[in-house]
Amino acid sequence: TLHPLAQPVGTTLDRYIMQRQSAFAYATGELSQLLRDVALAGKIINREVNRAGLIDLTGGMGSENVQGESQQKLDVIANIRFKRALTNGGEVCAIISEEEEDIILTGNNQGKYVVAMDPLDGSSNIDVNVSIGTIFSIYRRVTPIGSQPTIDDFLQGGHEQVAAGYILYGSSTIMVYTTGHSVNAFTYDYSIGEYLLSHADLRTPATGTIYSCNEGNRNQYDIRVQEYLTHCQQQHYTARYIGSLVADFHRNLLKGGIYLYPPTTKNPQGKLRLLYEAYPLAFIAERAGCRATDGQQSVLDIEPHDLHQRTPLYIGAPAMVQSLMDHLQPGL
Ligand code: AHM
Ligand code: MG
Repeated sequence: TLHPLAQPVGTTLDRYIMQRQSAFAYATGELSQLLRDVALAGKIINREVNRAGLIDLTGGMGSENVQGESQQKLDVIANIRFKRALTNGGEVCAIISEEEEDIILTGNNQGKYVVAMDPLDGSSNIDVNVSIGTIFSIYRRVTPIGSQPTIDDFLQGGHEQVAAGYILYGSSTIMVYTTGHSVNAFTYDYSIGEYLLSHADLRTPATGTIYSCNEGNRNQYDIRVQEYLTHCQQQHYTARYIGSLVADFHRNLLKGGIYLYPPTTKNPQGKLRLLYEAYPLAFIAERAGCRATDGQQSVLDIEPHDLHQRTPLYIGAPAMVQSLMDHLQPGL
């Protein structure tokens, strides 16, 4: 039987958001509007991604982002598009982005929400027609409405997210998000320009047989992580690694698997960013029955102190994460 709030597969994203909103008496509609703004920006990025090869939008711009990585042109475009959509919407007072060092003030000081985002993740895959994604995380601000937002609005901790999601530009484009209840996925239908509910109340399998990491870094991993990888191979698990976090996460969410980005010599804190990569995926993961850890603690429990802080990330089917933890912390 359908849950009373459940919507049938095929419902448009807009209708779904509206119906969810009316189901929760306290909802004022601002978060709904914000989610629609994100979805709209996703449509625009999707269009740019699809025609990137045609109009020569790809290729490095010669500039580097705040993490010192060379920036692809589409990253810049996605960043601009998202900022514009979130600013025009009016609900968001500030944004942080992987592409920018500082807080971005939208000027909407009446807005109740702040958004942390990676506008286009998987930058090494942009030029080569491989899946890439957008990740977003939404908080209700803690500074007074009407004042200028500050870094405190973003350093609330993973449990305080009010919504989180991603858009995967893959063989089809799909938006997956949660407002803290169920996780739902909406596949974009080009012919009508709408996202349609395709996966209602997503739950990950309890265990799986896929492991995903950059095995080129294997010798740099802690010996216990290496031992876990050996275990995966002894179990004849399948190795799958795209190098786009959103795509790797999405596949493992649906099929059952574990994604690992351990500390390396180059990135002793891990490579991935806490606020706009690890937190939002961990928030989704936990609502879909997965686990997410940095090897010591649950990702959502990590104390945030810096907008661009990095973290190791192990995320996936609960039994697989448990098995990894058994290797990392034997005897506990
Ligand atoms: P980016 O934010 O510069 O795109 O980097 C993040 C990406 C993730 O999507 C992916 O999981 C990881 O970096 C891949 O890193 P590596 O190439 O070291 O395996
Ligand atoms: Mg990224």
